[in-house]
Amino acid sequence: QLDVVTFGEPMAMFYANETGPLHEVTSFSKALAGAETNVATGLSRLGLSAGLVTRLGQDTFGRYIEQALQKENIDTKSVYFTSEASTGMLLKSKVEEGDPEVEYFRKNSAASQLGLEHFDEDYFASARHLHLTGISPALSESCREFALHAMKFMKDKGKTISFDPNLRPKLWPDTQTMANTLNELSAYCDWFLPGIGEGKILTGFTKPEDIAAFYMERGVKAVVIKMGAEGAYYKTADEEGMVKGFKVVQVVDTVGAGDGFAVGVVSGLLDGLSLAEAVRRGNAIGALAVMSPGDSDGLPSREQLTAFMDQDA
Ligand code: KDG
Repeated sequence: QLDVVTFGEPMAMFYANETGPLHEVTSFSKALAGAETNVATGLSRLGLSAGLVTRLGQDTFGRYIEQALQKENIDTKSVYFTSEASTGMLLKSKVEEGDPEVEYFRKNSAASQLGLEHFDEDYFASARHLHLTGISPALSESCREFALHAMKFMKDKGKTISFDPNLRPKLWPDTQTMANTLNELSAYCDWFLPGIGEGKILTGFTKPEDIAAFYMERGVKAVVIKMGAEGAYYKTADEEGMVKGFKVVQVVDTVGAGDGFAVGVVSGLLDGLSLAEAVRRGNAIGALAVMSPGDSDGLPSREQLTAFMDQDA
């Protein structure tokens, strides 16, 4: 029995210890990365059970990732290994402000070859909730099929589904394909979690109310739009509002903030909080995530989360 199942590509990440262009950096630290992996990590630290479905190469990065997932108490029963493809990795630069430079080494990776033959119905059916991001369907045709199938399967079973579009233009052939594919998938989710910039790219609308309406017309029950430091806007059929963000002392690295936000909203709703309270928890974990360098080292335990939220109450 799992609270949340997710699937995607965990990667070995090397993030620069000094600023400057990636090719000039001499020292990197290693960490676990991958949007869905970050979400599974955050949920697990809060005490929810999370399983990650993926495929890894039988190589050093694959072994590292398997161990790292187990250390985080993420269920690895649906992690498949292959000797025919490598585990993905990425490099990330260090910046004083703005978003860092990211370079992927993941083309034809083991995870990108995940396909319907790896879809274990019992495993998915054992979870209360499915979390998906727009990165997995960008990896390959077979991953896109897997994403669509997983969403349809979980919806038929009456499970809830959250979807963070997580736009990664580098992984798509063009913006139109990206928007069409993700908008098609969004119709199967209950909770849609774009950033305001992503919402604009996907719908052409600029106001959060219009972006939310676009998705609600497609059947989404709750749209929550991340507005950066301002906080987040939410809308359902019967309520809407803005939840202000937490104070961030120093932005260290913006990557992973959206994943932290998803951890807060998804865990909050599964814990039975109101949408506004779940969004506040999302804002809190998003703020904690931007104050740390890796994707997941800011993700809190229950105690750390409560302490951080109380201090701002
Ligand atoms: O959301 C954080 C991710 O961007 C990072 O962990 C790497 O999964 C990743 C990706 O595909 O960009």
